[in-house]
Amino acid sequence: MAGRLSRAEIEELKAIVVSGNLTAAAAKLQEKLESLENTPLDIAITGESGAGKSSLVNAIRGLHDDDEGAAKTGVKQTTMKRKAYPHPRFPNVTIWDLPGIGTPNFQADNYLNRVQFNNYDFFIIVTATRFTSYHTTLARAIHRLGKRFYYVRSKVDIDLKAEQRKRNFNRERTLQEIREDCVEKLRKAGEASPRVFLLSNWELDNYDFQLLKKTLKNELDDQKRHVFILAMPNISAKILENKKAELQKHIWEVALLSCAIGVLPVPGLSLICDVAILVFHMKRYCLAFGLDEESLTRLAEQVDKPVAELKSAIRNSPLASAIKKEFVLSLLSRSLCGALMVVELILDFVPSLGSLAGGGISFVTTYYMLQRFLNDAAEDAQNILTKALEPRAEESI
Ligand SMILES: Nc1nc2c(ncn2[C@@H]2O[C@H](COP(=O)(O)OP(=O)(O)O)[C@@H](O)[C@H]2O)c(=O)[nH]1
Ligand SMILES: [Mg+2]
Repeated sequence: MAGRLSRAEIEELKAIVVSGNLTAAAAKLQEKLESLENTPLDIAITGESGAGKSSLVNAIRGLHDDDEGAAKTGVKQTTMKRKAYPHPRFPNVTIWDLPGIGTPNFQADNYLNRVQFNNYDFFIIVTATRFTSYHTTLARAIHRLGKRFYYVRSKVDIDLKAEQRKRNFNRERTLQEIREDCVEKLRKAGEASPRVFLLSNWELDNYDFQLLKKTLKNELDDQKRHVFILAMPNISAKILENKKAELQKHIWEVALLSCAIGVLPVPGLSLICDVAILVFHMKRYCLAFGLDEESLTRLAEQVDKPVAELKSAIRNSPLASAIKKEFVLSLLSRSLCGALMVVELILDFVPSLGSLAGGGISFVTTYYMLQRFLNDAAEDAQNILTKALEPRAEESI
C-alpha cells in the first residue's frame, strides 16, 4: 500500500503549489535530484601495510578478495601508489586504496600531498595491531587540512578466535579490552578523545560497522549521505531498511517533478505521468538493492549457490535491465486502479494539488508507482539476502 506523505513533506508541497510557480520549483527540484544522483563520494583507506586496507576496500564494495575487479590482498601485496576502486553500481562513489604508512621515513604531510588529500571526503585509518604516533600524526595532519578521519581497528575476528581458547572466554569483554587498548595507545600518542571502530573485513556487518556507518551518516552532508547509504553493500536487513528510508524521502520530490513536467507542453510524454522519470528511478532502486544480473551473479558465487536459487527468492521486481518504457507502461495500466484510489486520499491532505493541471494525477500516479515499486524491491532484496544466508542443503543435514 502507498505510504503517507509526512507532515513536513505536505507543508513543503503546499507551499510550492500555493506559490503557483511550479515551473520554477520544478527546475530547482530537478537540480536537487540530479545533484543527489551525481554527487561524488571519495573514501580514502589508509594505514600500515598488512593492516587490511585492501580488504576493507573490497568489503565496502561488496566484493570478495578473489572477485573480478577486487583490490589485491595478501601478505605480499603492498600498494606503493594510491589506487581508485569505483563502486560496482554507483560510479560516482570511489574507494581509494592508499599506500602504506609507517615506513621509516614516513612524513604525514608529504604522504598526504602525494596522495592528493584534497580528493577525499574522509579518511579511514586502519590498524590490525596497535595505534602509534604514525597514525596520530597522520590524523592530526588530516584534521589540519580540514578533513575528517576515523580510526578503525581491523581483524578483531582473529583476536576473538585466539581468546576463545581460554576457558573463561567472554566475547564482549575481549572486544572491550581491544577497544580500551586502542584508546589508551591513541591517548599516549597524543589523541585527546579518540573514537575507534572495531571491524572484521571478513564479517563486515558484525562488530562496530553499524556504528561506523551511523557515525558517517551523521557527519556527512545530505547529498553525500544519500550517496553513501545507497552505495553500502546489501549485507544486512538494517542496511536494506536504511536504503529504503533514504529513497522514500525523495519520492514526493520526484512525483512533483513529474507533475511539473506533465503540465509543460513536452511532446511525447504520457498524459498521466512522465514514464521516463519512472524508468529512471525504478532502475536506481534496483541497483541500490542489488537487483541486477551482475550483483546477483556475484552474490551467488560468494555464497556458492546457483544464481537461479537466489532469483527464486524474487517475488515482485524485475531486474534493472528489464525496466524499460514498455515495462512501466504495463505496470501503469495494471496499477491505475490503485493509483486512482490514492488520488482522493492525497487530495484530502493537499487539496491545492487539485488545482494543478490534470488535477494532480501525475503527482499521485508517480508517487504511488514509486512507493509500490520501492516496497516491492526492498522486500525482494530482503528475500534474496535471506536466501543467500540460508545454510546450503548439504550443510543442514
Ligand atoms: N582474519 C582477518 N584477516 C584479514 C582481515 N583483513 C585483512 N585480512 C588479511 O590480512 C592480510 C593483509 O590484508 P590486506 O587487505 O592485503 O592489507 P593491506 O596491506 O593493508 O592492503 C591478507 O591476508 C588479508 O586476507 C580481517 O578483518 N580479518
Ligand atoms: Mg593493500
